[in-house]
Amino acid sequence: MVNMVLPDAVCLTEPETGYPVFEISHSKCSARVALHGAHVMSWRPVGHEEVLYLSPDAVFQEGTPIRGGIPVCWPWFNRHPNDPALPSHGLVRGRFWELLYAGSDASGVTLLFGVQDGSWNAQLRVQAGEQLEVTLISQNESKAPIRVSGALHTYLAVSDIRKARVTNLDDCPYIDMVGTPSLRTQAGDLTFAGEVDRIYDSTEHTTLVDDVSARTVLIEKNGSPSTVVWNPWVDKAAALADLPDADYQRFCCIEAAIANNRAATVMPGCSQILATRISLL
Ligand code: TA6
Repeated sequence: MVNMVLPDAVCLTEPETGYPVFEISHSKCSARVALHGAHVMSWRPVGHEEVLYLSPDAVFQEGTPIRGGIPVCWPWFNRHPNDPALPSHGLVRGRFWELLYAGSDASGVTLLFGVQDGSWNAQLRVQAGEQLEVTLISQNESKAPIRVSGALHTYLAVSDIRKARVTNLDDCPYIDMVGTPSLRTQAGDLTFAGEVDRIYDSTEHTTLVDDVSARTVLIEKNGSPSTVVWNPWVDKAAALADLPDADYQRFCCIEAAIANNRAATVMPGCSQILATRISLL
């Protein structure tokens, strides 16, 4: 599956036979990226704790998205707009991609992955160093315009979700997806005292403040009209086989997204970019 010379900072492992994972060890950070789904599973800047949450019950087999890290949800977000039989969050997070490039320099490691999905050609660039930058570039190779939505569905680790908050969403309109979808407006910082599943109309950066560990994570984005914030809380977590029941307390998803209500039309031969950059303040 991988027949490319890798830089010294990258080594290839297989947690399961036939399931390649790239282990990054660099002076700026360590990280792990699976070929399956071009899925960033871990990123730890040197001198800091792990920034991403990865479920200890994650399943490493073809066809099953990894629970945690940064799932690449594309070319649609959540349920397919027309065909409910299709998997939630698109097809490419459940497939092996191809490694197109691997390089390293003083600032970090760059991995480039590619996948073909029907009329779409997508590439994912992972730049891991003092910051983590993930960029999805998708090109419409058909002769007709195509609607696209999606998300870089980032699971950020927190010490205790009840003592975490998301800033820079004040006064922002959002769709509350818990129960019957409803339109609301954010008042102040977003805090967590129950299930949260919100699609904010925002192109702005956010921060995740973890008061227990005194850590602030900056989440910037590009090509993303929607910021999705999700925590399943008790009941939804208990219903997920690949997530320990109590682990809802240990993560918050803050996603650079193109939600279905903001789907983009990509003209033939044109491309769409969706990117997120994560850094510690
Ligand atoms: O991004 C939020 C969301 O769409 C939630 O509604 C929930 O379904 C979450 O994604 C996780 O979806 P998954 O298919 O990965 O279990």
